[in-house]
Amino acid sequence: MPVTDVSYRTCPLCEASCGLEVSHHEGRVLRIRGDREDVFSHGFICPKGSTLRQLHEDPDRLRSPLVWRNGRHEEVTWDEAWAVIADRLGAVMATHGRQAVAVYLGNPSAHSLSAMTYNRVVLQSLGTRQRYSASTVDQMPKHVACGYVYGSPAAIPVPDLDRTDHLLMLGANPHASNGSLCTAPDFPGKLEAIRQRGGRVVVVDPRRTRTAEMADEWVAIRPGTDAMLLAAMANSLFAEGLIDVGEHVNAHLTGLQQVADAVARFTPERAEVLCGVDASTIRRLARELADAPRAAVYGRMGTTTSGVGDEGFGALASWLVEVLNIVTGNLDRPGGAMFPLPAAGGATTRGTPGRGSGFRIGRSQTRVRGLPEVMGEYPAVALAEEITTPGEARLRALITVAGNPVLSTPAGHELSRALEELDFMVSVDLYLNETTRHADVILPSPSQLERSHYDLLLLQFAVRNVANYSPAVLARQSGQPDEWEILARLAQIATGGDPHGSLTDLDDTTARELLQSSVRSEFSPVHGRDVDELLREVSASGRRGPDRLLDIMLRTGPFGDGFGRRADGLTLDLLLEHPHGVDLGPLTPRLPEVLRNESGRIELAPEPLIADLERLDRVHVDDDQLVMIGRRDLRSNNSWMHNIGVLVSGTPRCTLQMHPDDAARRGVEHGAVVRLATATASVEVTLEVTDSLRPGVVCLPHGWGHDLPDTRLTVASGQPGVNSNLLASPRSLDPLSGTSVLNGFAVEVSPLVPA
Ligand SMILES: Nc1nc2c(c(=O)[nH]1)N[C@H]1C(S)=C(S)[C@@H](COP(=O)(O)OP(=O)(O)OC[C@H]3O[C@@H](n4cnc5c(=O)[nH]c(N)nc54)[C@H](O)[C@@H]3O)O[C@H]1N2
Ligand SMILES: Nc1nc2c(c(=O)[nH]1)N[C@H]1C(S)=C(S)[C@@H](COP(=O)(O)OP(=O)(O)OC[C@H]3O[C@@H](n4cnc5c(=O)[nH]c(N)nc54)[C@H](O)[C@@H]3O)O[C@H]1N2
Ligand code: SF4
Ligand SMILES: [Mo]
Repeated sequence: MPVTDVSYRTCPLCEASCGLEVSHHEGRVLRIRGDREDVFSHGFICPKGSTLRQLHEDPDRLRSPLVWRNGRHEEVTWDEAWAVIADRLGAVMATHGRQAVAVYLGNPSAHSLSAMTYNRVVLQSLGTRQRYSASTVDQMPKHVACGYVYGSPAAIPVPDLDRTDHLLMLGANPHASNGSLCTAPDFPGKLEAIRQRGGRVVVVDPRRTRTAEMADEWVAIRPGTDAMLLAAMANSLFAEGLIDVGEHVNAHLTGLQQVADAVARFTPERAEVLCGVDASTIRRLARELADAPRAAVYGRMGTTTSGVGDEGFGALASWLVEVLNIVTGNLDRPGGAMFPLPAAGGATTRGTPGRGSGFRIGRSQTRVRGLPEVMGEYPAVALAEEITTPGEARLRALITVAGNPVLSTPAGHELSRALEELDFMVSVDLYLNETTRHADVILPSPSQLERSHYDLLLLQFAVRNVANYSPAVLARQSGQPDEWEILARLAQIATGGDPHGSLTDLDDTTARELLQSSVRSEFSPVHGRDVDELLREVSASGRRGPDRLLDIMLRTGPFGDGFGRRADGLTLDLLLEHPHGVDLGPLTPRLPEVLRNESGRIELAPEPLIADLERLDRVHVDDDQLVMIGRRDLRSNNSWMHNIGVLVSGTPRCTLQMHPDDAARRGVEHGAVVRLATATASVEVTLEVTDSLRPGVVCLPHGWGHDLPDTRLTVASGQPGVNSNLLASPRSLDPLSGTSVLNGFAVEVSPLVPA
């Protein structure tokens, strides 16, 4: 009987952050299952979690760098790859300057400790404003709304799922997604528990998802109109005298009367016409929220990335979610919407408690369309035109890290063409896929099991305060750098450093800078201490890279040992002694300390959002127009886990769902291949007729379309599906957040006419 090793590792695939128990022997994974002793997930796991083994073993996963030459991607040594990058990236920067280089950061970089700590170093070293990410096809509206209201874009309250009595959930389907900006392993179980303890769950969604099916009520809203629904709910609360902010919040609140005035025009009767939800239902939803002892409103993808026609309303909808939580007295109280207190790296635990410089957008604009910067980045949909439009500051080089924008962002075919015009492109990725096939150099990260992990980002949005560190499960194959080393070397090259030289100085500087900012802050436990001494102390363990940075963040964080100030405080050593994580307890109130507005207040009526209500005032819908929304599937993960056989086997998931009435009207049948078109693009896709949709709405998942040439995705290309983002328009945005309209745009469906 061989001795089996057992390691514990947080799953990095989605935001739920489940604990995994990984059995392995001599470098081979034998089994992965849920870690029953994990302090947060208690054994919960979804079908994707155990496929970290298949991902690790996938023969298509890249194991050495690729360089494009002789008309194909050839395997090269790491040294060769670095030399090519130093040469060609250097040439672009020397000829065209630093603003000619762009970076696109994809979603898995938010799940990587290396990327969370070293992407910033890459960006700083490049010195470019040309920053793009998946945030502008995702959650940016939440950052904008919370940024304006609370002063920090990271101050996003989460529904206190374990204690609430009433949850109103809009545009989220945790039965498939397992939750987002609300880190909660077994989210579906937590919804069930709300109902079991006598509470109520209401789901607002154009589709009767599994989440809606399991809820007390499904409200079949017309896509893109959540802002109107929420405004009308607020209107109704003001009209019926149901506002009750509570003393705790009221002491820190401004703008309540402005909000009352601003929503006065959005009556439930008006919302009924736009949203397709009865005025009486809207009033009842508002009363239920006001009456529940403890309630929370939670809005996600369906509220942040939807629109009517080409107008997105993500920021407005996200703001109105905050408004409803506040005016019903549910902000910052148990069972309501609460601010987590992250143990490490939390933006809301830095700086001066209760005060800051607030939030603004538009400190710079894109060259071509003049779109405003938001959180230091530009809309993902601006990338293609910034490459193809001639002129001074045209983009000439691109670095992608863990991103697949050719499939994930609107009009990916246009981006694909644009990428061909670049002088140079580098991708840090696991696969040769639809995006990275355009790269001159692809640098493979080690597999997830070969890296240490701590959810620096997602634990900032967790429904309990927890800390959980996982060391790497397997050793990296010889010569394979860690992901942070890849990023650090890119940074080193960007500053003109030796492409083959040691990374020690750069790493030490990064750690020193982190300590320095802590030492400077009068609210830090290490305020005024000697940086060199702290650096020596934290380096004594021999840790380097992200692990050392994490140790610094933990020790200087709100639960940390403060470098000797609190005996039982958190350190990385302490987390290593707790492989199932450390539970830091349920969420606790954080007002006013969490606020970062100049005023030190919650600003309920930020001028840009009040002004944006004008757009909502003007919007109207055409009842006969078919509109499209997306959907997620439990066994899929955006565009990139389709090369795992066990996940894509069975009935193809990339189908177009349509209501029977809509199908009958168009003479299209279940199982037939139909033409799905917008004014500018079309795809052919298999029809699935189902009454689970609101009539007038069709539904197609995103992330498919693996039939492009020059990729290395054997399994995925055998089940390619179609790319729904060919239909989404790069012109359709939420103006305040630069976020794309991925849901609610107009489409037509017709039978395929035989040639
Ligand atoms: N129509 C429509 N479009 C959407 C959405 C939608 O709902 N509808 N959803 C949007 C959302 S929410 C998101 S977040 C985006 C995602 O958009 P992206 O982040 O651009 O794309 P992903 O599909 O997540 O692709 C991730 C890439 O990272 C690579 N990768 C995976 N793990 C790692 C790793 O650990 N390190 C490195 N270096 N690479 C890794 C994969 O091989 C893949 O190339 O898509 C968006 N696009
Ligand atoms: N299995 C799986 N899990 C994932 C992912 C994945 O691709 N697959 N992706 C991960 C990522 S990156 C993210 S960001 C999260 C997203 O997690 P969620 O925010 O839960 O996203 P979805 O599951 O797409 O659910 C969005 C819901 O909004 C509905 N909707 C569409 N338009 C509208 C609208 O206008 N109004 C309302 N009210 N609803 C609307 C859709 O029908 C859908 O049910 O999931 C994460 N988890
Ligand atoms: S729910 Fe998310 S974190 Fe949990 S096992 Fe599945 S993919 Fe991993
Ligand atoms: Mo996302």
